Amino acid sequence: FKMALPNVVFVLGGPGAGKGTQCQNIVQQFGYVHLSAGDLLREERRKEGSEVGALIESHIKAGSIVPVEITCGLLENAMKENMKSDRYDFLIDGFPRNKDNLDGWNRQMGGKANLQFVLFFDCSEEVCVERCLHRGAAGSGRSDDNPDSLKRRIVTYNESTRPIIEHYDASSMVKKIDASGSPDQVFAEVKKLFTKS
Ligand code: UP5
Ligand code: MG
Repeated sequence: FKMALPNVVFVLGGPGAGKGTQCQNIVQQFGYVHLSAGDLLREERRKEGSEVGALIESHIKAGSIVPVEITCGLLENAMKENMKSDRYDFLIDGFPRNKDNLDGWNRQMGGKANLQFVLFFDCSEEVCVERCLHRGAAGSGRSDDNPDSLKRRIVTYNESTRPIIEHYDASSMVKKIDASGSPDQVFAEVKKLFTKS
């Protein structure tokens, strides 16, 4: 008797590429559980007495990446909670973002999850930045939706996250979607992937 392993789709793409928006659509139509690493970190930061709150906030504002022990721990806990109620299909949004994340995931979760594929939302820097600034101006309350943080988020994405996407692409795990269209246009492409697999 062997316990079933959870299925995981990593969802990657630049800041504002539309990862969260499309994950919500996938949840509605395909019954996955959406775990945004960024959302989990922001929630942890808000917890009273959280020892890592200040550390998380300093990374978010600087657009740098929180040590994997923290992020992977939050992800594993959230997965375990959901599996208690028989939810085994996960969209892990915004992770792994760098080599530390990738190595940490493989160490901690490598044998405990079945990676289905990597969903990559491809979007130009200009469009990414514009979407985040627009969201900031509309009152997102996110401490990183400002021009200075965005510059850093883009640099981190290009220097640290793109190599992770390339790493998975080398083993044909990446499914790339053009994320520059309207949310409906993008979802039409996303749907095809989930209907097939
Ligand atoms: N929007 C969405 N789709 C659109 C479309 N097709 N056309 C027009 N507008 C569209 O969308 C962003 C905005 O654009 C929204 O206003 C939306 O309505 C609109 P969203 O769906 O939120 O995009 P998303 O890709 O999720 O953007 P997000 O800002 O969340 O991306 P990031 O990857 O930058 O943010 P995340 O929350 O993942 O991470 C934030 C920080 O947390 C990181 O910089 C890092 O410091 C830290 N972090 C870690 O350290 N480790 C992790 O593992 C994860 C995060
Ligand atoms: Mg997001």
